[in-house]
Amino acid sequence: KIIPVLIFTATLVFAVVSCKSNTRKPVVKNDVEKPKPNIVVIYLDDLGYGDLSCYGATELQTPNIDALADGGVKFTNGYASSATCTPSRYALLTGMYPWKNKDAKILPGDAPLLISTAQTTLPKTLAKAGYQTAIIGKWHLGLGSGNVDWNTTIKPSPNEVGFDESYILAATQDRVPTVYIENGNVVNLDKNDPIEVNYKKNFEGEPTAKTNPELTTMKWHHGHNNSIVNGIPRIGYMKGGEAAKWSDIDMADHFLGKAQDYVKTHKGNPFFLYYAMQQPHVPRTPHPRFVGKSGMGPRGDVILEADWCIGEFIKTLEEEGVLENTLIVFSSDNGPVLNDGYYDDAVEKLGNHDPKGGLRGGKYSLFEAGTRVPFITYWKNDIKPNVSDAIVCQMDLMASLGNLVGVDENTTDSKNLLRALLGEAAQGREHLIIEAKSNTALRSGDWILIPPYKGASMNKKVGTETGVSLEYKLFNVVKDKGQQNNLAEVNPQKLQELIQVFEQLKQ
Ligand code: NG6
Ligand code: CA
Repeated sequence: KIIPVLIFTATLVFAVVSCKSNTRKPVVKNDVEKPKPNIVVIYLDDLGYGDLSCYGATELQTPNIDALADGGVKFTNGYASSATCTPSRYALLTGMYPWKNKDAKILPGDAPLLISTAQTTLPKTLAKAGYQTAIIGKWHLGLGSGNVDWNTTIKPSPNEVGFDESYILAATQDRVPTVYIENGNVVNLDKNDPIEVNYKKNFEGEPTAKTNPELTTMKWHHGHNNSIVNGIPRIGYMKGGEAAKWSDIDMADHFLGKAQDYVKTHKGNPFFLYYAMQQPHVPRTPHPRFVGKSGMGPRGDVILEADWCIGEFIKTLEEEGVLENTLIVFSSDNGPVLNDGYYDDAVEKLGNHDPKGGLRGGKYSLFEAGTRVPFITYWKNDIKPNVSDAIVCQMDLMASLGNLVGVDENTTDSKNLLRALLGEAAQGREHLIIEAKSNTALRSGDWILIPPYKGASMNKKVGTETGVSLEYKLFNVVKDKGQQNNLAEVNPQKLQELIQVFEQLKQ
C-alpha cells in the first residue's frame, strides 16, 4: 500500500517543482541541450545605417541600442530585402524574395492581406517548435480579402498567418484607418460610430487638408492631404470611429506597454515577439518628453524615443528574469528618408548628422542606403560581442531561426545563416538580390551590380537618388562604400560575371 502512495507523492512534488521552475523543453545547439530561447525581433521603420551612435552617429546618442550592439553582434553588411516597408516585411515574415510577388509593393491601408494563409511564415515555423507568437506594432501587409469591414472581426489578419496574438496599426502611421487593431478587432470601437475607409474618394462633407488646411497642425509637403486626424493630414479618407482613433504622441508608449505586458504574461514558455516600432517613419510625433531632445527636430527626437523604449523593454526582460534566455534581433525595414511628405524640419535641422552613414541613396533607392541597415543580434551570455562583415538579410531569419529551434523548413530564398547570426561564423551569404520599387540589384561578395532601368535618377520630392539609370553600374562597396566609382567599363569581366549570377538568381 505504501508504494502507490509514495509514487503519487513523488509525482505531485515533481509536478509542483517543474511548474514553479518553468522547465522548458530542450533545444539542441552545438550539441548541448539548452532551453529554447525567447526570440524578439525589434524592427524600426525607416531607420538609416548611420542613425545610431553604435553605427557611427555622433550627433545622436542611442545608448540602449548601443548596449545591444556592444554586447552582441553588430553587422556591417546587414540588409533589409527592400528599400520600402511592405516588401521588406513580407520577406522577413515569409522568407521569400518580395520581387517574386508582384503585389509586394507599398500597400494602401485597405489592401487585402499579402501573405497567403497557406504560406510558411516565421511565426508558423517557430510555433511548430512550441513557441507562442505575437506581433505588436506596425503591420503593413494588408488585411482581409478585399473590401474590409472595419466594424466586424477582420479576417484574415496576422492571426491567420501564424501569430497567436496581434496588436497592430494596419498600415503606416500616415495612412488611415488611424486605429489599433487587436486580434482582428478595432480597439475601442463604438458600434454607433462605424468606421469607413476609402482610398479613392472622400466621404461627403468630411474635411481634408485641402479643403480645411486650418484644421492641420502639421503641414503636408507631398501627398498626405486627405483626412485629418489629430491635426495631422493622412493618406486616404476615413469617416467615423472617433473613440477608436489613436493618439499619435502616445503611440510609442502604447506599443511599449503592450510589449512589456506580453513578456510578463508569456514568460513561462518560449515566445516569439515581433515588436514592430513606428519610428522614425512620418508623421514623426515624439511624446512631449522627447520634444526638442535631439536638437534635430522630430526625426531625431523619435529616434531618441525609440531608443528609450528599447531600453525600457530590455529592463522588463531583465526584471522578468528572461533576458539571459532571449535572442534579440534588431533591424530596420528600409533606409532613411528626411522629407517623406511633411514639413517637419528633418532637412532643416539635420546639421552634421548623416542618416545614411556614408552610404549612397536612401529609402526608395537601389543604392546601398536603401537596403543596408543597422542589424544587431544580442543574446546575453550566448553571443560573444563581435562586429561581423558577413552579408546577412532579414529574409534569412526564417531558415536561421527555424534551425535554431530545430525546425528546418525547406526554403529557397531564406538561407540558414544561424552561425553567422550568432557571431560564430564570419561567412554569410554569397549573393543577395535587393529590391527598390520593383527594380532589383545584386550584392555579391564585395560587389554591387545595378542593371539598367528606365526612370528618374532622382526622387525629387524626397530628395534622394533612386539608383536608376540606363547604364550598368558596378561598385566595389568594400573599397568604395559611397558608390562613387562605377567600374562597369573598367572591369568588364566582373560585370559579365555578375550579370550572369544576377540572371540566374532571378529565374
Ligand atoms: C509613400 C508615402 C510616404 C510613406 C511611404 C511608405 C506619399 C507621397 N508618400 O507613398 O510618406 O508613407 O509611402 O513608407 O504618399 S514605408 O516605409 O511604409 O514603405
Ligand atoms: Ca519603412
